[in-house]
Amino acid sequence: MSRTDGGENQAQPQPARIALVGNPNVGKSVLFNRLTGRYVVVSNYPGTTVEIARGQTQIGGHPCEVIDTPGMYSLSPITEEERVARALLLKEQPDVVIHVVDAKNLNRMLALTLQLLEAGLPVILLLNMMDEAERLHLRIDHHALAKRLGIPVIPASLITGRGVEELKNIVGEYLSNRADSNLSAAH
Ligand SMILES: Nc1nc2c(ncn2[C@@H]2O[C@H](COP(=O)(O)OP(=O)(O)O)[C@@H](O)[C@H]2O)c(=O)[nH]1
Ligand SMILES: [Mg+2]
Repeated sequence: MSRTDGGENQAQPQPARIALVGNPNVGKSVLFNRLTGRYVVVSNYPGTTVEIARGQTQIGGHPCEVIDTPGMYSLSPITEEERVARALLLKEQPDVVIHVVDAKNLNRMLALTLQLLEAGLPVILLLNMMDEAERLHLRIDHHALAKRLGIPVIPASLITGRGVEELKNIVGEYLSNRADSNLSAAH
């Protein structure tokens, strides 16, 4: 069913926008680099001194723009970084929001996951730093968490690349299903 890149499809669709969000120092930029590679543009968010990196990539055959947002603790902004992160999420309406958390401090970080869900954003929860969590013998039942939250939850250790393929598969599937339902809605 899927079309090859043979060129018969002339109109270039808008790339799907994928926003990486979460507290500072949880691994968002490591993930950004793993997803994007070479095609990256860094610019100030309009009217601010906050730098935003945007990179192009393909996930599951879908052209994507990945956005590395400034660190945020809450959707209610206090810092300029948080204001920019909030504006990015609510004005740009990304197609996928990847909430990156430090698995060692999951309890403190889930409040933001809930805020993102309440804002109606399509969230995937990435439990990063599993290497450190496991060294501390922390056990996290990510299947139960996924069920409770009703969203995909992926254990990861981004410095070694663990979890990245699973994340890409889930994002790719999500974008494909969405494209299918757009098609069926159009006919
Ligand atoms: N142990 C460990 N460290 C990580 C992992 N992912 C990222 N880091 C480290 O965490 C720090 C913050 O990462 P960074 O991507 O800059 O976080 P950001 O502020 O969310 O963009 C860096 O020193 C990374 O090398 C991981 O899975 N395990
Ligand atoms: Mg960063």
